[in-house]
Amino acid sequence: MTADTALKHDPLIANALASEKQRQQDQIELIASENIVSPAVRAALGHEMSNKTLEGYPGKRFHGGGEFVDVIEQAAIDRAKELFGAAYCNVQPHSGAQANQAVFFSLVEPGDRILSLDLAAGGHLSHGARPNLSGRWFKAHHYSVGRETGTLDYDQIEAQARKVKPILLIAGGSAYPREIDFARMAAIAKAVDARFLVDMAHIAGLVAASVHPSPLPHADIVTCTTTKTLRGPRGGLILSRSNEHAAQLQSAVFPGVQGSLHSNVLAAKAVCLGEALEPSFKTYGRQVQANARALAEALIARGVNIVSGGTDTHMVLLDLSSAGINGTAAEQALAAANITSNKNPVPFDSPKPSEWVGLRLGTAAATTRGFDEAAMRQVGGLIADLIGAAAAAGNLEDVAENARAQVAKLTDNFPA
Ligand code: DSN
Repeated sequence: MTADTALKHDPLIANALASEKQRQQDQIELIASENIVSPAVRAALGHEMSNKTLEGYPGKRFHGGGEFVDVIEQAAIDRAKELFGAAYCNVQPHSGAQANQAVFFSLVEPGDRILSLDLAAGGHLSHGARPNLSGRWFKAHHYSVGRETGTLDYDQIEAQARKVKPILLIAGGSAYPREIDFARMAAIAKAVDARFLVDMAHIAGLVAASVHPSPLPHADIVTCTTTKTLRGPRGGLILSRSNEHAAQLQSAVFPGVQGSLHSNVLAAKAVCLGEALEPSFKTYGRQVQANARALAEALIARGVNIVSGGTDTHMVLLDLSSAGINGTAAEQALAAANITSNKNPVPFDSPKPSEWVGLRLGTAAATTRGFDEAAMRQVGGLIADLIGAAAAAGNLEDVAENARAQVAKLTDNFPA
């Protein structure tokens, strides 16, 4: 039964679902944390498996009737271990933030010092940002990027780590577009006797496709989401190259920070991990990265300032501080042409979202629907036109109309 038939009695929700599906077809999705999952992942998410309540782990459940979920959870664990070369994996975290919470629950005590990438420099809320539980419970310190380069300055991070003496050093985040030297970060952690956590949420698919170095050989623990570049359902994973922390992590996820697992999401995670093991996923990962480079080059050629001067990942972060508009205005200008993006801080930006001067773009979703470098260069040109028009505050509607027509052709050529 399709959603349309099943929801006949609930037109409010049926219409919103239908409209969202159409929106995804009509708009070019450049939000860096989004992707378009396969019909197989969607089938698993919408399966009757959703009805099943279970706590515990395969073979050791607190409810009956779990034999088929056991098969699925074990498959997801085995596939994740194979994909990332891990000895340990927990596939139950409901999100990346909860995966991080479980790691904190295992490795640090309230009041302990943690050191992570600053939010404006591309870090993540769950790495000790003030409004987050992690920022309340731990003494969070943050390293940033070089003011001139926009990239991580490992000597500076080491000096800060020696001063702060964190219990936990964290690498990774939500808006750092460059390759991270995980070996160097691990050496810094070792030098100050800290544990080393890598949150590879954004780049997990690129790591799986071998187009970004893996943190697994270097980190004590690695967390990620299965959304974003990994192209799976909303949810998290915890991985490690060894079983040193396995017992703590298992009990930290359940019963530490979570209760019943989401059985249908586990099935969808297993499907997505199976897809990522296919050779075609490597081709996809390479194209995601090539598309991001093409997008960055097209924008730079039009004089748009890109944080760090480029990208090594799926992500391009625009610094609009000299363009005369802020991130909100740029996001709205792109939206007027059916290009979806999000305002974002750039390094050393204002703490107020309304004053942020960054715009974050990502190529994972557009690549899934077939966009190639030529299409991304065209999109880069449209974005430069829209930003220029919004900053000039005059002919945005004319520019948006022309861009909308080009976007419509692109979205017709590359169906979602
Ligand atoms: N951390 C948010 C982002 O990167 O957009 C959600 O995943």
